[in-house]
Amino acid sequence: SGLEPFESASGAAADLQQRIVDRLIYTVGKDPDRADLSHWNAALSLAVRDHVVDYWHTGMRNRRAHRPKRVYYLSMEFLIGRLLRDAVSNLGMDETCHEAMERLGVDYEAVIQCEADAALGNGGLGRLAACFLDSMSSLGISAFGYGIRYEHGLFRQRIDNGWQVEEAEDWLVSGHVWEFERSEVRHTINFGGHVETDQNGRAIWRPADRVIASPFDTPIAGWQAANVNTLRLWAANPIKMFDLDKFNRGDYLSAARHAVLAETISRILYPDDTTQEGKELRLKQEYFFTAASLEDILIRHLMFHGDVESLPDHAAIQLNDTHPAIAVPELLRRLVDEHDLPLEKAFDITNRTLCYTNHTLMPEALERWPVDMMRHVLPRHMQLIEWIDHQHRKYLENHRTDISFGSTKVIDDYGGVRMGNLAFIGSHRVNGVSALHTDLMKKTVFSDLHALYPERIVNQTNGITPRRWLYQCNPGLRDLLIESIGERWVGDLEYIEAALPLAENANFRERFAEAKLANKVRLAEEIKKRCGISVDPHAMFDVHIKRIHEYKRQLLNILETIARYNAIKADPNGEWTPRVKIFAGKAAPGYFMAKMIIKLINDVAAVVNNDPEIGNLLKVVYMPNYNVSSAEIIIPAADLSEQISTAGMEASGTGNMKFALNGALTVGTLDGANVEIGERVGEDNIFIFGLTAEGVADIRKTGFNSNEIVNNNPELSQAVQMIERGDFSPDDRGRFHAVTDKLRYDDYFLVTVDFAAYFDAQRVIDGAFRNADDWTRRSILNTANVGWFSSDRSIRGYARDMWNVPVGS
Ligand code: DL6
Repeated sequence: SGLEPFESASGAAADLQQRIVDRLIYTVGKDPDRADLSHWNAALSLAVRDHVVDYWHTGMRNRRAHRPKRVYYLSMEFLIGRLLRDAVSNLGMDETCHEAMERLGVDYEAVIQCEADAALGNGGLGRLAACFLDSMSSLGISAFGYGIRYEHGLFRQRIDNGWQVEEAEDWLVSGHVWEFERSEVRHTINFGGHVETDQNGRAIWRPADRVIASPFDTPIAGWQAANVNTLRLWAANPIKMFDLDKFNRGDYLSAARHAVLAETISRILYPDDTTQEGKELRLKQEYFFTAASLEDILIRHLMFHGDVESLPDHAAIQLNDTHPAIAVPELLRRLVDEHDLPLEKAFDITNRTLCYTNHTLMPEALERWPVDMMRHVLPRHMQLIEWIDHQHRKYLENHRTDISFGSTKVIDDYGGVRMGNLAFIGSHRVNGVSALHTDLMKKTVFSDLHALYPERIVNQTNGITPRRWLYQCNPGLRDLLIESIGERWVGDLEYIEAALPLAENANFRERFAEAKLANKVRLAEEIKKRCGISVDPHAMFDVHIKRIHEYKRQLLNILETIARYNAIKADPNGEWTPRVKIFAGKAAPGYFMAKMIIKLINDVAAVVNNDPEIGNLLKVVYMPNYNVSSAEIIIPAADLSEQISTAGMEASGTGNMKFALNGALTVGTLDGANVEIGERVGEDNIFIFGLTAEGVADIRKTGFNSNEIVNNNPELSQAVQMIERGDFSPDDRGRFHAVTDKLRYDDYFLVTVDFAAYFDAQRVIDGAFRNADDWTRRSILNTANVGWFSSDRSIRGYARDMWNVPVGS
């Protein structure tokens, strides 16, 4: 470990206090008497950052001397959240910071909370990338994260009269103290134009447009400062700031036109791609950050190792989904057009350097660019893609006449470039993100490519960093675990199984339950503050938080909620288990059904929460603006974790792991990593229901009558009829017809098919929760059995099976 023991004695706190004040006065420029929380946050962050930077520089000096193989993680998304607490705790400075702020008379917790979340991602894929950064640093792997410095991250969500309203997010507005602008580095990125051939047959790309990629570096410290890696995010800038001539002629708008267009590339995360312009912008974003990153990687490689041919020995480049898949033709282009390598040799180098992670099997989420657009934006790349497709066909025909070319083509018959196939063919390893998902990859979308390259697909089940997702977010449980089994689990999560025997210890159970209750009280306060709803912390907190998507089946949950409401109303004095159903999540702005589901949940909440007959037996809460920071409050407070996707559709899930680690029991389908969680926690400690992935495939093939299923199930039909009648939407009784019609006549996600099994599972769960002590025992068994889901374990797997890089102890 690179960590010098950080004295938490008053001496260290006094020293830090002085540094904070200096930073406040001389860097932030604020008089301590006039400083508000955000000024103190900046000052404290800067003081902590100094320590991070020291470790960062030491590590970099070390790597320059020893030149280890480097890992480059290319991702369009890094859903980081707040950085201050992460740095403080990984450097072991918690107590010192706390004490220093106390001496200054400033509320430390409030200072931490006022940092804006870096929300440079949509959901699981981006958060996974952030966990991997933490793990790569913690394991001493020399790595760079590469992405885009979006000026506006994921939109801010307001719930307005039950409807989702999107607002631009502006995390950079009050400055971001963790980044360093590297103005000395500027890479030129080309777009458009045409390709000429010179007298030697060499291709020369004559681009029409250029933009500058400017890097901003954020140091990412690992646990106990084992290593500090760099997250390098690219901002797009114009070649020329503005046209002085036009400006002087008074034509101010067109003087700035070029700059505005260039800067648009890094303006927002995921532009609406329902228009042609939006699609083209997204492609440009992908190429922009991939090309800038590859330029950086090649410069660094040549500086240390001299020739491009040894690139695969010294660099492993991971493509996080297909978003950076344009790296395949781009690296090829650089090697051929700029380093004069023959195409075949360049392709071999490219293939041995790149790896690709697939995160979804859903056809609509697999990227496909129209050939015309690709040719228009990246004409030279389109030529190379055609060459790759052609070579691939030759290879296939020479090796496996039994495999049809059709599904393996990069360029399909409808004029689209399939980025998944491009990434697959261009990489030497391709991974899925859970055992089931990897298996389905082999059997479905990539079955023919898998037959052709049987060694290529490997599984790396996702993981989560225990630093953020237990140590930092759940101080009560953290302290209890440290007191009982020591601190080793923080850097070696599988060691948490040392807590297994404690499940049988009544005193430990009591303290575990106390920690959970404290977290629930904290969440109840947050719910009161943000939603104005009072909830009883002793009720079961049943939590469904994630992106809103039909396959994630929030609709199934809300239908069960309505059925529960009806059952309580029918028998108000029955033996009910009080529940708080907590939902949170954002819907893609253009996703009509998902937005209707949000409105439905809120409309149901309005009825249930205001029904005096129901009282605390059932409450429904929709927490607005779900993000990393709210997950950190919600997850430690959960009793029940809802992981109820249509089997075969959730590649892995990572929320499921966070909940189980924090002691929630899962109600879930056999989907994604739920399967592996179930294997580890044991079937008595998880509530599995519903169709399997195979069952889903079968029933979709044979067909089913969902209207009949609704009509034949009294609880379901009552719930559906209430929605249809407008019981929850008296102001607009037909509001949810699109939702209920889909349920009855086009239930692709099998909500009706799984309803009965889900309803029954929820009744079993009610009974189980009433035995509070036994529930706590099962909860401890969840925490103690899921150490394997550490992102450290995932990263060790990537390092071993894909990157061929050593991992520190
Ligand atoms: O691998 C991270 C994460 C998985 O846990 C989720 O199951 C999966 O849905 C998500 N995939 C994506 C990419 N695709 N789309 N759409 O976000 O990746």
